[in-house]
Amino acid sequence: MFMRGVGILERSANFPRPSEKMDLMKSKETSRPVLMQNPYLQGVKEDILYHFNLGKGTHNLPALFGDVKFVGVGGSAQRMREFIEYIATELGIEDGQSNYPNICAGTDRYAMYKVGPVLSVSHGIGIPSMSTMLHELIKLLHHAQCTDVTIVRIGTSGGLGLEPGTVVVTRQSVDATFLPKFEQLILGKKVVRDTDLDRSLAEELFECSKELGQFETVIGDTMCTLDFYEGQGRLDGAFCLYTEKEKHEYLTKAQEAGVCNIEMESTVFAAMCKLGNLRAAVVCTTLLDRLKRDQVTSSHDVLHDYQQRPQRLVAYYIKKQLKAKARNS
Ligand code: R2B
Ligand code: URA
Repeated sequence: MFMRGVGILERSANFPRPSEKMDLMKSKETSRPVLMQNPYLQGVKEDILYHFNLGKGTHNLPALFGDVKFVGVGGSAQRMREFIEYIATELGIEDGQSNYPNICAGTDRYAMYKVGPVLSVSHGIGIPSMSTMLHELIKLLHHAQCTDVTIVRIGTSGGLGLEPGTVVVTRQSVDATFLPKFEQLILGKKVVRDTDLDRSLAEELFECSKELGQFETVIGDTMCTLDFYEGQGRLDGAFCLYTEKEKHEYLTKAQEAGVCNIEMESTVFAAMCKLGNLRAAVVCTTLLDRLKRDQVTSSHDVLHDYQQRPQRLVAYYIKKQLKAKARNS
């Protein structure tokens, strides 16, 4: 297992940054490294991050990403570009360009943008797409020797009994049986991982939302499903072999179990960020109330406004953290 500080020893000989060596040594005691648990990658010179079109041997990852402290991830590439543009404006670090280059331009699998200490990465729809992206993101952050990284999924969801546009900060991510676990078949065997997110980060984000005072925000459990239609009990998929009554019974049970919203990536996100030693949170806007309807009927402008809400909240949080850090240094 790559333990505390080993990332620093593993610094690639290709990319030394001698001037920063002492700082890294000093911060070794207190900083929180990004962890991998893979003896096969220990000390390797090349590690290809295939779906990012980046590599440890081909790119100077510490120079490109070593300063990353905050990562925003979300389903759509366009939303993640808008997030980085918004962050740049909010942090006052615009570089005169209106277009931030997509760091993963060599592939159309994922998109990645960076401004200052903030990285913005798309993850596509669903658990397999999220987990593939996270394997490569965690490796990237580890190879870049990043420490003390906070990561937030800023996404969309269906609410349960909430006014559309309400933002949900996830306390606990649960599966479709309302249990806080993520199950995956590895070598044909079921492996169960827990889905703990960082409680204090969730509370801080919730407090930030109160300070921001721009939209309704709640803190509660988020259910993660394997599918948008049957997996979420919709009546409007190509197939629906259950009744409207059964749908309502299921969603009501979910609500009674504490579920505030439903989406498709949070369990694997929570499980993998915990393994990678990342401080993680999930903040999703709700596009509709699933107790009332299945189809997303709001106008493009209304949906765009809803989708910007998690971005505004996370940008506010990042700004606050950076201001506090500047005050204390
Ligand atoms: C929320 O919205 C997407 C499906 O429309 C999915 O990525 C999710 O979790
Ligand atoms: N995303 C989901 O996964 N479900 C919804 O109902 C809306 C967005």
